[in-house]
Amino acid sequence: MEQLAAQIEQYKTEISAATASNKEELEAFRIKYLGTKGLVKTIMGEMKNVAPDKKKEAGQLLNEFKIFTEQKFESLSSNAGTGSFTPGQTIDTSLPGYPLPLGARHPISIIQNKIISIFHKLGFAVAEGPEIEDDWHNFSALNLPENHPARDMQDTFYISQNPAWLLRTHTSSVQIREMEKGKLPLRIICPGRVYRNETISARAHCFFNQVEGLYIAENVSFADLKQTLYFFVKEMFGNDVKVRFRPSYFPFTEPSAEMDISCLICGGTGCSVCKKTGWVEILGCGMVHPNVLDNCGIDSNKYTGFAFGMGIERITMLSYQIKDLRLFSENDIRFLNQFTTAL
Ligand code: 2NM
Repeated sequence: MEQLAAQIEQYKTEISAATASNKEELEAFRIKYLGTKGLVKTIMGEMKNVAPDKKKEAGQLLNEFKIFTEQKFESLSSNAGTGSFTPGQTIDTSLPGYPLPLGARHPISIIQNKIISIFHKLGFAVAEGPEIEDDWHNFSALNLPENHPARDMQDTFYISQNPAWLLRTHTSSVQIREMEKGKLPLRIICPGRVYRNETISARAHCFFNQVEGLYIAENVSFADLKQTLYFFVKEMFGNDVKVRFRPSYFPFTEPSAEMDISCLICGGTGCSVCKKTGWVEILGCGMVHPNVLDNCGIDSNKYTGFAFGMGIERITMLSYQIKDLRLFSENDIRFLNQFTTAL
């Protein structure tokens, strides 16, 4: 028994020091220690020479040695597998690959897709256009006079190499391009990123996303606008949400309005999100100004239209109760992984 214990101690020292830097060396280790004629099997055979009253103790000792050797083999296998390839070694392409973790869609994309699918039901097509624009499509065609504050250097990013170009401040520029094509009636929504020179805070960013809508045909009325937006709000936020219109002003629409919905957080009783008013503003809208139609070569005596615009970030913040706009562009995986949906 003593002899056996001493022998095992010696083998353990030897096995502890063993290395295997490739498949061949690993296999040599396996054959030497764990094979059918290997050391573990051989020493197990020593059991028959142990005195009967010591058999239990010897059995435990041998079993422990076997586990020790198997564990060493396991650790050599994982190391030999992750090491660099040696010449002549081949890759087994039939092995299954490592599973790649699934990503999650960005909350802005989820809400943008939902908005698109709601307006799709009403026959609105998606239109897209360039993010770098000229003064005509971003401002002049939209009835924004030369000295309008929205044109201010403070609000608009101009391209330094050529200040005739700028980053679009709204997606209305896409709608101007669509109207200029002259195909009527026109029923489109324009989702996309827009840029404004604002100080970044929890509520403002120098880039954000918009969806603007436009419907031009004969006899389009403000009633059509209201029904379209009622439908949108019910589909987006559910049947219980209340809606109100307030008169407003935009250079490109007349009359103009802003639309509020009853606060989703407190249901209208008053909280910090609605600043105790029970209402939150979600979009601006109005009847397209005749000057805008004329600017695009559309006969404003024959055609009328409505337009609206909303910030996707704002709708997303309301939908998911997100309190800081900056989260949308920081790409913190802990934030992004919280939004999982089919859309
Ligand atoms: C808004 C509010 C009201 C708008 C107008 C037009 C166009 F091109 F037809 F003139 N596009 N979008 C519009 C009208 C946008 O955003 C708050």
